[in-house]
Amino acid sequence: MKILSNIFFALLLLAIACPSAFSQNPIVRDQFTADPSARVFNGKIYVFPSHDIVAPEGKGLRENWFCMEDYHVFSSENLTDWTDHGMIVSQYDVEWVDSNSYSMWAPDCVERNGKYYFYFPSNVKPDGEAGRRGGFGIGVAIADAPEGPYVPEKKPIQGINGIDPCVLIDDDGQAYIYWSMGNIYGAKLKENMLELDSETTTIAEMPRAGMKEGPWVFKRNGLYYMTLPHVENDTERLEYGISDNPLGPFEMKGVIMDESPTGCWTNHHSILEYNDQWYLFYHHNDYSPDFDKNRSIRADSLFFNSDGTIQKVIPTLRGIGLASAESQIQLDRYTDISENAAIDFINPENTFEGWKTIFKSKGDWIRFNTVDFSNKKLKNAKMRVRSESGGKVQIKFSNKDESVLAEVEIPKSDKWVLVDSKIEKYKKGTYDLKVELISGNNVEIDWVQFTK
Ligand code: FUB
Repeated sequence: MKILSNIFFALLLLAIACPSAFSQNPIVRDQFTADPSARVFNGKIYVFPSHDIVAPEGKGLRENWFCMEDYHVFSSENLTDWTDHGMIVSQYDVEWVDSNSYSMWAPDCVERNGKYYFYFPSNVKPDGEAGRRGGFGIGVAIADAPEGPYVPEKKPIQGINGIDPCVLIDDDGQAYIYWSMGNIYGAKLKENMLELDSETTTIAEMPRAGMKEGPWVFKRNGLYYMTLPHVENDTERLEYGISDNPLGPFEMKGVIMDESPTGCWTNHHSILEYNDQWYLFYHHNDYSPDFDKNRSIRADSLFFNSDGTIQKVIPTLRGIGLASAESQIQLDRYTDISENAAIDFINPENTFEGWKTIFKSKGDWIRFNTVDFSNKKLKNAKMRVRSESGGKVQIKFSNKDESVLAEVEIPKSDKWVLVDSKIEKYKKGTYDLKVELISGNNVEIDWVQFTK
């Protein structure tokens, strides 16, 4: 019976898994997401973020605060197409969680002996059922596959009062759990991954002043990296320290990412290696510029220096992964842009409709790097555009040399229209794209796509 119900659940998960995300930043484009913990399981990247929502009337811990009732998991093999596998754990299905708290904060997930252990913080029911009263606890839900179904444990981990769990399994098999609550803490986990197996260590070498949270610990070339959001100035930035011991002491080394340029007070991240490249997953508030408790996850490449220190990551819109020439390429997630061109929401009332590029006058341009033109049969360039005055754009391959791929007439229209143009000189390969306004003014572009 249990096997049948697991098969049924797995089929259900498959049925509701849907692509809702792309390679550019932010990665997830149909819901708010934050605190991304990225892991490699079975040759794919799985991202376990928190799920910010707009607070239902009268719900949530307080006004203008985080409101989070469940978790989804996303995966990708090519870093371009991300699949939402649907909801995996909800505050309503965990016995120890106070389901009026909407506090399903930053989670993590690790695999051990074929089982997936999903760690998540939330507010403990104030009735003492979980063996304690109120405050934040960290619970575990267990699954046979990264997509779930996950079965939550009945009680939170005893001995932890905190948020933002991160779990490291060392090369010798010893697991460690880290969390925050004012300070950063760490302890050994038992083989069962559900109980502490040591006294708690306060990681004392972290910056003394300023909020610290969200520890993410990983190991590289025998060194342990303790990375964390810390408020040095006004909002959080990502910093790190290095140690030769999983519980420290850590020597603080510097900043991985500066404060969010969009003013998001929190940042929360994870770092991992996938197919010989390191990545930083983090969040800003792209879809909610006026309310930074509705956040969006992003990813960018991360590089180490030869001495093991980390190069600062500058957040990009372009993000990671190759973009297929046959997909709707969102130029507004650009690599580079001319001074007078601009980006704006298509519909400020529903930011999930995305952004548009605005060319105000002749000569404005935008560049979008690493587009995959491996299909030799592409013959047309298609665009979604709007311009009351009309104009003409050139689409170019723009690597060392520039070559014109197509010229596209933009008709006069106050509505969004699709336009098509023949590709002139095509060559297979991976290219950076540049789109430039060569006549007219006030041309808006939603996306460009290449078709057979
Ligand atoms: O998402 C809620 C909280 O905000 C997280 O637990 C913190 O790390 C911060 O990102």
